[in-house]
Amino acid sequence: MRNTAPKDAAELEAVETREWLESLDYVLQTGGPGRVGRLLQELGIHARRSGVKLPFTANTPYINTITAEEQPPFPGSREIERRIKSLVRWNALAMVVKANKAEEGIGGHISTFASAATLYEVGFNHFFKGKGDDHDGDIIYFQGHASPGIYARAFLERRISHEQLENFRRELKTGGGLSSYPHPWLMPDFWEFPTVSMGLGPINAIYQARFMRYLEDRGLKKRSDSKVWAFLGDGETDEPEALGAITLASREKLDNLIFVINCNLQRLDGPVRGNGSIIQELEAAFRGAGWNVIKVIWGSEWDSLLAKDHDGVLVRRMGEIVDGQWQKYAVESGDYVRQHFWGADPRLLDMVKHLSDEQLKKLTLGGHDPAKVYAAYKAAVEHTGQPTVVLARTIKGYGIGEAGEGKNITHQQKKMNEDELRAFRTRFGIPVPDDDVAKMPFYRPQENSPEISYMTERRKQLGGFVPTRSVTCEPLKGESLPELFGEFAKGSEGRKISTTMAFVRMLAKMLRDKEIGELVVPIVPDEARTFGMESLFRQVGIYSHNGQLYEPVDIDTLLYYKEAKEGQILEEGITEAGSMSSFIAAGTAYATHCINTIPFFIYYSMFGMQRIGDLVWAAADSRTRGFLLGGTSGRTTLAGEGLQHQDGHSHLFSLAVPNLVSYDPAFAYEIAVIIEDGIRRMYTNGESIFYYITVMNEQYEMPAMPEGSKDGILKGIYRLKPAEKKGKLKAQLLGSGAILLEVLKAQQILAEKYDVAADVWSVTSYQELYRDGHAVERWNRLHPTEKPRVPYVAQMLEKTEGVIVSASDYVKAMADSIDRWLPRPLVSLGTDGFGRSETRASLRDFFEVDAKHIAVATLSALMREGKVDAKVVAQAIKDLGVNAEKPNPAIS
Ligand SMILES: Cc1ncc(C[n+]2csc(CCOP(=O)(O)OP(=O)(O)O)c2C)c(N)n1
Ligand SMILES: [Mg+2]
Repeated sequence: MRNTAPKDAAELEAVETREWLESLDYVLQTGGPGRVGRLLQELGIHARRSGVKLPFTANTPYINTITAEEQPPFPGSREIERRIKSLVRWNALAMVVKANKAEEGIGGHISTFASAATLYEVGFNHFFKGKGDDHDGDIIYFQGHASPGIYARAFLERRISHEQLENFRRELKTGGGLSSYPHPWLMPDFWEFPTVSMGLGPINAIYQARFMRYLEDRGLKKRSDSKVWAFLGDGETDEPEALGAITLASREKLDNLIFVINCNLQRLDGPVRGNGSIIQELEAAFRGAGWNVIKVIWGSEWDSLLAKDHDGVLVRRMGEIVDGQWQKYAVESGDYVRQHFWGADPRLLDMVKHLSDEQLKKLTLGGHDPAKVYAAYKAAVEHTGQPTVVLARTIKGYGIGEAGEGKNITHQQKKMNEDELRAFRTRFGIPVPDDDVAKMPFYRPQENSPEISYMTERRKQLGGFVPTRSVTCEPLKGESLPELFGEFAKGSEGRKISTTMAFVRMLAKMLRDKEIGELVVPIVPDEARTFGMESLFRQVGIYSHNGQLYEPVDIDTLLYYKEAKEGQILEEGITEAGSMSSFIAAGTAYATHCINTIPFFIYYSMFGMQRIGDLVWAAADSRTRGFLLGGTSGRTTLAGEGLQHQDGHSHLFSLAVPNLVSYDPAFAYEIAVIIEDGIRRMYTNGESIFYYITVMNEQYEMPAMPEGSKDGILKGIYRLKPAEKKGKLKAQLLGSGAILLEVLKAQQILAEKYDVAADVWSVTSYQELYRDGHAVERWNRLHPTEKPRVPYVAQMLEKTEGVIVSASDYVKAMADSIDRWLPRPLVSLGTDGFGRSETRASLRDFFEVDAKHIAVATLSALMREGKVDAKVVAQAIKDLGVNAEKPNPAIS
């Protein structure tokens, strides 16, 4: 009796289960899958109400999302496409191996593309739309390390020459070469988007897809069925940027966005999740975030095995293997796989008893099977209401065999010996004779061969070659610019305003302008009120695809929070990375969409260059146009906020970005001159530059623009206020940003108390002076017999007299960077060190950049020249209230 009771219970349970399943089958037959889904949901709710705690899972089993029955037929010629893919594989491999044979250590990657070849080729032959004069194309972010494969295809398409392929990673060779990775800066007719800094491609793609909707909703672009494709590595998803914005994509229902994640289960050092499953982890993350997830794990040969899996033993077994073990199976023999994978259950062994070890070993994975990849892409392209992610399982280094297929070293592999090359050649049927294999000749069939005809015809059908970058956009005329910015030359006429307020006023005016108004894209990361921009909420609205589904709490105020489908402001919420991605999308729309949108991204200066510097670098590489506005800038101008907020060094970072033009202006007219000229240079003259302008929140009267100062404002320095009276002693005082006012005060103190006649100069950009100085120095070095040129700053100061002292709210290195071109040595004051929560006055005393410190620094410099007695300086230190024994702010 004791033994039969549990058996009875188990039997009872089995009967019960069967009955439920049969009922479900009945509902499925009569009501269809939708009805089954609803019924299960009802059951779930009922169970929960009755106190049943249902286990949560965002995962589906470890099998393909699209079943064999649902799979559409493959529309192309499998045989020709396989041959094309093999040729691409060979040339991609040869270019890396050859480059490294010719020049040890030149680098490159074989195994990334080897694993992704099918993922790309199915896209090229069936999905990726090319751009043309009369049609939009797809926007594609290619995985950076897969670039050899993309070049190899373009070589077959006759868009890249034999010589260029030979010169992979040798860009400086005569005849030109190919850049290691996608860089629009280096190959502006080919690459559109830089992706090689991992994580930036995915976040850029998300905001790109959203920006496409923004253009459509605002009527700047016709609605199209173009897609944004982002190809990324599974290891890459560890970068916070890669997954950090995925909820935006689902929230905004971006069904124009498709991620393809090449899940080869490996990154550079080893497995991505040795002890787990990256595919299941990503599935849960994306499903949880509201994406449509399509898993492509098993190739067609597995279909018949899964069909035999009536009691789910195979699916269960698949789900219990961790990635490190899958990797082991990939490199082991069929015998090993039979023993260790299939051997776990006699029913499993039975399923594969008809297969030889060789056949077992060769069971293809989903990401290498064109039929499975095609089905996934088709479903992705047709899916509506959600973005889609395709999780495709592959083997890293697929096809390179002993040289590293599936091995931990494979990412770094760039060499292959003759035997390995021969094996590869044979495996993929490349018509290179045995004797030539070692030379790794590139192979390109005749233009009228079946392969080339097929691929070119496919690209023709799909609208043109990809990737292609072309700029056909009409430049802006900019006729209204003088009128737009002219008013700021007058100054604020007694009113105290900040440079931020002045900028916001310019922005409001630009938004109303006939030519550029609709092209302006204001971008803010939840800081509009900080910068006094709330009036724009009402003026142009905040962009929201859904409009405004609620009555805003402040509806009865003048400046209510207005969201609208045609809203113009991109209020991104607290994400500088997301905002910067929008900035890149808007600032490259001239090339991507042929629309000259002009982005103005204003943010807390400290959370810009320092936090998202790599995105700024990507913007530079992408030839982005537009204006970055570092708000609340200056280490001592932002009172109270302290160490984390007070920026005194972002100009150091921006100096390092070659095509970023930076200014630290003090007055409204300076900003007006800079922005007006910037729009002209970028959008009328088509220069590949963008701007960084720091703006402040200190309010003071904006003076009128001095006659003839425009050139100096743009070049970086002009004489703002000459000494009023002649004095015995002379000085030149250089000031920037809000500290320029302290310099003007110092000028007065020096004149009144110490008989020093000082001229005051406004330095709007140390960076521009530095770049000009070096450019001139270089030219002189290389042209010894010609009349030497003179750097701009030297021209300005060469006829002046007296000591030179500078003060700014940024680190001293900025001013020190131009020292060598000054007629006399520079004494620089700046804000090196950590900020403090304090008042402006205390901060300027602490960092030694206020008027009294500038005056003392001037007297001290005069003393060193023997023009002033030490006692005078000591007395000035006392009289002006300088604490000589205070700690050094640079290190405290
Ligand atoms: C931000 C950043 N960090 C590090 C690297 C160096 N890196 C290049 S490829 C790679 C591994 C890539 O693995 P995965 O994303 O899985 O791509 P796979 O080659 O396997 O397709 C690393 C660490 C980089 N390019 N960018
Ligand atoms: Mg990987």
